[in-house]
Amino acid sequence: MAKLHPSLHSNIHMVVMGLGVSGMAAVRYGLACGAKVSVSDVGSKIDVENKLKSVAGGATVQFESDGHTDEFLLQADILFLSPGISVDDRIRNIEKKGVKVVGELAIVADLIDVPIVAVTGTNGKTTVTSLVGELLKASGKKVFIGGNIGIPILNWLLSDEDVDVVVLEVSSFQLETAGDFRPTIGILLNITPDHLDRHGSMNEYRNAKLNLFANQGKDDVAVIFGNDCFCTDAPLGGGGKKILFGVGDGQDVVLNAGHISFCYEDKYEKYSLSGTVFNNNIGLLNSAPAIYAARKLHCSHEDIEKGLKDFALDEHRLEFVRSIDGVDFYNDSKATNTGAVISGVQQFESVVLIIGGRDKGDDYKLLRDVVVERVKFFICIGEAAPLIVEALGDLSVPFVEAASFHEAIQLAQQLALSGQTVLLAPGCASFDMFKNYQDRGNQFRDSVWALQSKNSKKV
Ligand code: UMA
Repeated sequence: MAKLHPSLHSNIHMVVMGLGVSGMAAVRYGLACGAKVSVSDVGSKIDVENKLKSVAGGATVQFESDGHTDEFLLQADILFLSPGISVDDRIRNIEKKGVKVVGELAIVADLIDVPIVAVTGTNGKTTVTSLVGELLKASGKKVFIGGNIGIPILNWLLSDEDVDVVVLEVSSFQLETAGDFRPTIGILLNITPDHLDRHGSMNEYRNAKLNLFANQGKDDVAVIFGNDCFCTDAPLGGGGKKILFGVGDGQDVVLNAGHISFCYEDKYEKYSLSGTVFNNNIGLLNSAPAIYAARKLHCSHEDIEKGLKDFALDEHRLEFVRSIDGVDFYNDSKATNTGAVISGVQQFESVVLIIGGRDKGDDYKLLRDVVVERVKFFICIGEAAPLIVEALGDLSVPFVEAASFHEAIQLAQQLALSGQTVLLAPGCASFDMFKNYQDRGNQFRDSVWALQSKNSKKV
């Protein structure tokens, strides 16, 4: 049976701000609960009308398009804020006038009566969310996997599907409006610069992420990356038990070459990564918290190891495309911040890097060390190209600004020598040249498959 929210009844007016994936789920959910629902969006009237046709099921939904006005927003008893819209002074003023501001996590907070695993972090959260879900499934559990990964949890609340565990990828944006959201197991993977245009500073970005733990109680667990004091020193707020994962002393979940180990119910357990996609540096970091979470939710050792072996990585995340003339081409289109670029480049010895796109306020100087260490040539693309050149152009590593994505790929092929890797790791958003990061990755893949061997060209 659908899980309806008791506060969203017929006397309540919910205004949904932003009619994207989350906002459309909120409209559907609000209407199903019986609330009066209106929509405010910066998109055009025709866009909003079309989207409402697909979600409102004939119900009357008032809307304003082409922008937000205070007058419209202040009609709300509850203002649903889409994750792409920040809690700025305007929203705070509206809140001061008595409107309750909520995001998706705040709505679901009181409605889920099964364990919740929620994963946040700058990089790796989609992989870890999927892995936790798959390990639980490998143990025969029924699981909902959603959140920032692309499937709003409100959609699941409307379904009849019963599950044993809810696994959510949660972003810093969603955590800004998380209300009383309380995961049974909260996982913080890492915090490196990202979305600073929105959060303003690293501290504010971290504070948003820490909302994950704010409501945890003593039976809940906060699983945190233990090798970065920016993560470990952060005050958790709530009362969850802190479990650290990382390399070396002081870690509860220990990463070693090829395996993960920890004590479970006073017994030492070791999980082999051999024969899995996690048998590398990033894989260790991603698999450790997922294995621990699955074990904590009573999956067996055997089922977890089987789940690890069966797991395949997502597209656009260090995805091998093909080899030509001894050069490997990798698509890491999902690397949209400097932290992701660093971890991607570190996987290879000698890299021709394609980097750039729409700037998100990141500090490209953070790439200096890894570029000197492993990059043989970098090719800048998109709006951020001048910023990247400003940050890295004085290094000893040669670079070029490509006029188009296609040109960047052709140049990369010309420049890369046998044994080297061409890596698309943009470190930026994609929207200056593509629909989204998937579109960028798909175009990269298609262009790479269209390349001809240098040898065959000479013939
Ligand atoms: N809009 C406004 N006013 C604004 C800004 C946007 O009305 O000031 C409108 C747009 O016209 C559009 C809608 O809001 O109609 C878009 O809403 P949104 O940007 O909140 O995006 P959604 O489509 O609802 O998708 C969101 C997440 N997007 C963001 O956080 C930006 C998706 O994460 C998520 O998959 C989806 O909800 C389901 O939960 C994407 C993302 O890039 C993949 N996330 C960031 C990340 O992973 O780094 C945080």
